[in-house]
Amino acid sequence: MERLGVTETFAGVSLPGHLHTQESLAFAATFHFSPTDVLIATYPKSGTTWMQEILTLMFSRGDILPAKTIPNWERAPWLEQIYSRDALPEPAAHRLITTHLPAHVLAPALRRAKAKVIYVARNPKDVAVSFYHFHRLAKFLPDPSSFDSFLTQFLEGTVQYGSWFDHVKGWLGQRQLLDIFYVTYEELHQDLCGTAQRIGTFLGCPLGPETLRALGEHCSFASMRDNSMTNYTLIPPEIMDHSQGRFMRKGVVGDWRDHFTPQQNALFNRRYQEEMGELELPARWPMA
Ligand code: PPS
Repeated sequence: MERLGVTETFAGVSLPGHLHTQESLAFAATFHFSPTDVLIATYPKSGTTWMQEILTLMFSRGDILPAKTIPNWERAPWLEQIYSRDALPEPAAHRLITTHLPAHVLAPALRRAKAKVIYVARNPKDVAVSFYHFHRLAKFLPDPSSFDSFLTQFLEGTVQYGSWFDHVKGWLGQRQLLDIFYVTYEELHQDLCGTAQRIGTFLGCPLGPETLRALGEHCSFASMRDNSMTNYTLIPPEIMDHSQGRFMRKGVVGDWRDHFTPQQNALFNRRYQEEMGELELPARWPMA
């Protein structure tokens, strides 16, 4: 398949060439947002697909038809990916757009447009585990080799999509400057409907009981795992080798405990403290 082994470098970050070209990245970097746009910004494996589904249900007022008939990448296209120029609809109330790009690339344009941003973060230990497994099935990402060597690269920020620390700090640094709602995967896990309600209030879209009920049901892990419009089974095996695992893998909090050795955990904690120690995070996750 096309460009499976190609890597693009942009804004200091390496990205899979199967999904990105310099042209698609330049398109993203010069994009004119509309004030009614809602941008989902995430580091990979932090709850992107979950948020795409939640916002789809929110804006359809609980009608599950769009979520059941349109793939997530069409409902909320990634701004920087090759297909986005064609996939992005004209500005409309609540146009959903997704990005994994660092904040500094998009912040000026978002500020000018006063567009809204939902930033989803997840415990980086679970991100590393999920990303490792994803590397095994996604043929557009490098072979991760062992978990230990992948973890080293993750902590060094040399994996594709760059450093988790830089990504989170970059977007958090925009909190006073952008109209941004920061939410964690763990909060969604703990209270999906309550968290969706808070997001709805932020977006000026309060949710009635019927919408909340449909959202809670449809955005559960089990329901999304079985929805071919969100579980990536539509992607052919040459690009995602589904025999190596599922995109909707486990969907739990704290899976890192089943993967990390005590040494890896100590190394991770040290690095986390160096990078994030001083930072005031709006919500914390258990690191021990
Ligand atoms: S990507 O490739 O960046 O778009 O991946 P992303 O969607 O950000 O993250 C995938 C992980 O999110 C989990 N997921 C969920 N967990 C709980 N509930 C729901 N509804 C849900 N939807 C997606 C998915 O299983 C991946 O996490 P892991 O830990 O690998 O299971």
